[in-house]
Amino acid sequence: MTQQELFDAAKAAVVAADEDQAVAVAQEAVAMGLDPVRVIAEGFTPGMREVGDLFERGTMFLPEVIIASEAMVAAVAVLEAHLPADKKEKKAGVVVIGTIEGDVHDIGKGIVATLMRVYGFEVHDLGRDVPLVSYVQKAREVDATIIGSSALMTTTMMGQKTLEKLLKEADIRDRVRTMVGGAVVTQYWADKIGADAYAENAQEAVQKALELVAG
Ligand code: B12
Repeated sequence: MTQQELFDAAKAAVVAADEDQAVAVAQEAVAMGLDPVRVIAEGFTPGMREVGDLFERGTMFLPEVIIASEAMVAAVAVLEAHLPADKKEKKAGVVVIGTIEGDVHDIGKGIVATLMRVYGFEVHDLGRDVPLVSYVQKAREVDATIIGSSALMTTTMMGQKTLEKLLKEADIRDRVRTMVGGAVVTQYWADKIGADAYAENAQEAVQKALELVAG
């Protein structure tokens, strides 16, 4: 199998909501020595995107979307186990990350958190459906450098705006950098609410996080 054929097989397994197949493809990728990050980004993630499109068009229904996302999560777990371990002696920074209150979409946020760990960040993942005040509390507790929030729905992205306000009220906004992401979020939105960075995917998130701590 070529690399491109494997990416296509990864996408097809997620669209078919076939967990066994998705895991088998992930294992094959590991056996082939492919970069796990690329397999997630160029194989499984486009599959999930396609699932979203099918759901929107009404040709795929919620129970299938749930099974497809479980297939994606299982495959990503196989690949994440093969990411290079963080060997950096100096911590890149302290990150508090979570999916905004009211939103249970956590697959992408989880990938961002994992990749940030690989690049030497100390990551505190608050999970999904995270009350806004929890970001503030955790950031204080661990003296966070970066707060990352994920929102996949137009309703919950409003929480990212409120979070900016809460951080100001708590008097810690000038001590942290904020990053926003998630399928519905854009650079325009980040600028509008005053977030310090937006990233479209996990690789870009790491790159922007490194830039934020450097600058
Ligand atoms: C999988 C999925 C689900 C799963 C979630 C499982 C899970 N554990 O996450 C389930 C089935 C549970 C689900 C439920 C619902 N879903 Co849904 N879901 C999706 C779907 C198909 C894929 C999301 C996904 O995992 N993508 C793959 C990952 C890898 O990509 P990603 O999340 O975008 O993350 C990447 C980047 O965005 C970025 N990133 C992400 N987070 C962060 C954070 C930071 C700080 C940074 C810098 C970057 C970053 O990096 C990530 C990795 O590259 C999307 C469609 C879509 N186009 O996104 C709909 C979608 C998000 N869902 C939608 C809806 C409507 C729902 C429901 C309301 C359905 C319902 N009727 O009940 C519920 C919501 C429940 C709730 N309260 O949250 C809508 C939202 C519409 C809108 N505009 O508001 C979408 C867009 C589908 C659609 N087209 O209608 N869903």
